[in-house]
Amino acid sequence: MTLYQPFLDYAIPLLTERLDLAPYPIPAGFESKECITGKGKKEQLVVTTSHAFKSSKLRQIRAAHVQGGDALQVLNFVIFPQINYDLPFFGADLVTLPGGHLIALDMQPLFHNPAYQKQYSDPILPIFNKYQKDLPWGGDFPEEAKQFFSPAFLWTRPKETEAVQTTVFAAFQDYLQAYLDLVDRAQPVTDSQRLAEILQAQRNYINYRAAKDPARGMFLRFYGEEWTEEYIHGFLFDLERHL
Ligand code: DBV
Repeated sequence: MTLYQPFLDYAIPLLTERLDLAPYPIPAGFESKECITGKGKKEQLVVTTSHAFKSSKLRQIRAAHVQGGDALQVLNFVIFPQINYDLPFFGADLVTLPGGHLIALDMQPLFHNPAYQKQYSDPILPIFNKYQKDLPWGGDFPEEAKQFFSPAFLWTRPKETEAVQTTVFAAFQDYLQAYLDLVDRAQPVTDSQRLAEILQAQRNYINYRAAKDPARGMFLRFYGEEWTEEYIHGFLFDLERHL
């Protein structure tokens, strides 16, 4: 089973169709990484693959896809805008572990003020409302992460795999299309004060995620410390390396 492959198979052609898409370099050794976990009957191959693109308005569009059998499937898909746009990040964390499914989907804001919310969250709220009934709030959420989410944050723990394949997949499609609508309308920022605020907000978000990556423990176990830290800082959350 590869639960999240259809999400990638939807996203990549859509991005190709709607953006001036170009490849984004994936550092050597990170395109694909494998290991075998467990012993005897529990032996399981775990494969992590990476995908990355860019466009004129989007600095990095990247996905990490972990496939390790029925009880381990992860797609972490994030879009980081160019730092001269005040666009939110597109953030999808789609996680299936032995304990169940955990889904986070949002346009993660750079700023929290009424004007920003009106421009970048209000257009998403109808989509959020459409799915909230079937994908209710998932509970328990790190307090310090709340600042990085919008009012349209879909955070849910579906009981059934079928809900992931149908409702979550539909929500992912709608969120990604709506994000690309925001990208279509975005205009470059030229004001130097505003540019400095954008850079600060991007660094806060990216450095937080690199520091608190909930996948760190998993990657450490599978692939060791050196690979994991370089994957996090040199690919998944790499802005500091490119400033
Ligand atoms: N999460 C990532 C990356 C992943 C990834 C790059 C490549 O940011 C996977 C893989 N997320 C992943 C895994 C787990 C979670 C959980 C494997 C399970 C960890 C475990 O239980 O062992 C949203 N993701 C989570 C959790 C949250 C998020 C809240 C629950 C764990 C927790 O309580 O910390 N997405 C995550 C998050 C932000 C975000 C915290 C903050 C800005 O965008």
